[in-house]
Amino acid sequence: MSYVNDVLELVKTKYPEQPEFQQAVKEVFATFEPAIAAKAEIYRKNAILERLIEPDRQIQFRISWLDDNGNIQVNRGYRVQFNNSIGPYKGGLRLHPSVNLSIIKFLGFEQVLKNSLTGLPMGGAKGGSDFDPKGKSDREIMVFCQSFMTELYKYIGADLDVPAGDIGVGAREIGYLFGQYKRIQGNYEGVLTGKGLSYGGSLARKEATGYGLLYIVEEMLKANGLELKGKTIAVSGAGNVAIYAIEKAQELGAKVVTASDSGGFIYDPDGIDLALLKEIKEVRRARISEYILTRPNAIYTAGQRVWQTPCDIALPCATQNELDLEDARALIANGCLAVAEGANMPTTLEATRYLQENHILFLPGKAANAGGVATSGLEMCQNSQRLAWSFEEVDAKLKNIMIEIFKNVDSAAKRYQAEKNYVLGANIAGFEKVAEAMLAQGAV
Ligand code: NDP
Ligand code: 2IT
Repeated sequence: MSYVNDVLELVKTKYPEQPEFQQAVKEVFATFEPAIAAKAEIYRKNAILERLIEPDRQIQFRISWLDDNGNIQVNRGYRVQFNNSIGPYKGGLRLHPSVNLSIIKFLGFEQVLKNSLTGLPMGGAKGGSDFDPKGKSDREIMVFCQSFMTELYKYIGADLDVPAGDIGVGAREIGYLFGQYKRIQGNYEGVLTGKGLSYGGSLARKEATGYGLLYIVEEMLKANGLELKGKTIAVSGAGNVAIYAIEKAQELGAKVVTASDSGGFIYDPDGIDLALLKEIKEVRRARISEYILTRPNAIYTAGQRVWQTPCDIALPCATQNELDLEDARALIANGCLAVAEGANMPTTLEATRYLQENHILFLPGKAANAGGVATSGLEMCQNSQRLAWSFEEVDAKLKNIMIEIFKNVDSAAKRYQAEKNYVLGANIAGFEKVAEAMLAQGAV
C-alpha cells in the first residue's frame, strides 16, 4: 500500500468514533498521492503524515456556570492545538450543541492547511463547547464565556495560541472572553481576534470571510472566462459569513435569492433585502422565518433543501455536510456553474465527487473561506505594531490575499496535471509549506 493509504487506514482504526475528522482527512488524502509520491520515502521516514493527523495536544475541560434561575449548568470545553510548524496556533471557537471532539478535530485539521494557504505565519487550532447560545440571556452568555476563559487562559497567548469566532461566537462573545482573559492574566495583548474596534479589533474582520469568499469566486470565474455580474446566487446560512457574502455579492452586481437558518430557508425572487436580514439576525437575533412578514414576494420553507433553488452559483455558508448528493444532483440539473464553500466542509464527499465529475467549478472551504482567518492574521499584525489600519487598507490586503490563494491553488493543480481540480490544488499547496517547515524542524 502507498504511504498515504497506510496513514489513512491508521486514522480509520485509531479514531472509528470520529466520523467528521475521518471525512476531513479522507478528503485531503484522496488528493495527496501525486504530491507525496515524489517524496514518499523522506515523508515516511520523517512520519510527516502521521504527525499531520495527530494534534500536538487536545485540551478538554468542564465549564460550570450559573443560569438565570440560580442553577449550575455544566458544559464541556475543547481546544485542540493541531500544528504550530509555521506559526502560533490560530483558529476559531464554536459554541453549538453538536460540538464534540470529532468536529473540533476536523476543523483543526482543516485550519492547518487553510492558514498555510493564506501565506501568513499561523499554525492551526480549533476549540469550542457544546453550550447552546440560543435562548440564553445576555448575562448567561457573559458568565458562560467567563467560565470558559477561566480554564482556557492557561493555554493561549498572543505568541502561543490566538482563538477567534466561529459558529455561535461573534463580537459579543469575543468581548466577554477578552475581558475575562485580561482580568485573569493582566496582560493587554492580542490574545483573541475578531475583537471590537474600541479595544484592538481590526476594521473589515467582521466582513472578511464573506467578502473574501466573493473576491476569490470572482477570481475563479475570471480565470474560467466567466463573470460574477448578473449571476443568480443561492446562499445558505444567515450568520456572519452568509450576511457579508450576500453584501459583497450584491455590491459586485450579482443577485442573491436565498438565505437560511437551522429552521428553514427564504427564497426572495427580487433579491435578498440585506438591511432587513441584518435587522432580523444581527439586531433582534430572531428566526429567518420573520423575513416574509415584510417581504410578501418571498417564500419561507421549513427544512434544509435550499439547494433545490435554481442558481448559477451556490455558496454554502452555514455548517458541515449541509450539501449532500441529492442537493448536488439538483444543482447540476438546474445548470449551476460553480460551488464555493463559505462554511467548513459543507459539502459531503459524495456530493463533491459528483460536482467535480460534472465539471462544475468547485472551490473548497480551506481556500474559499480563508479570508476570515487571513484578516485575523492582519489583526494580529496591527496589535503587534500597536497600530490600526483603515478599512480600505485591510480590505485591499484581504483582496490581494484571496487572489494570491487562487493563483497558488490553480498553479498547484496544474503542476500535478489536475487542471481545475481546486480541491487537489488547495490541499497540496497548503500541505507543502507545512511539510517543509516540519522537515526543517526535526523530530518534534
Ligand atoms: P454564525 O453562528 O454567525 O452563523 C451560522 C449560520 O448557520 C446560522 O444561520 C445558523 O442558523 C446556521 N447553522 C449553524 N448550524 C447549523 C446546523 N447544524 N444546521 C443548519 N443551520 C445551521 O456562524 P458563521 O457564519 O461564523 O459560520 C458559518 C460557517 O462558516 C461555519 O462552518 C464556520 O466554521 C465557517 N467559517 C466561519 C468563519 C468566521 O470568520 N466566522 C471563517 C471561516 C469559516 P441558526 O442560527 O438557526 O443556528
Ligand atoms: O474557520 C475559520 O477559519 C474561522 N472560524 C476563523 C478563525 C480565525 O482565527 O479567524
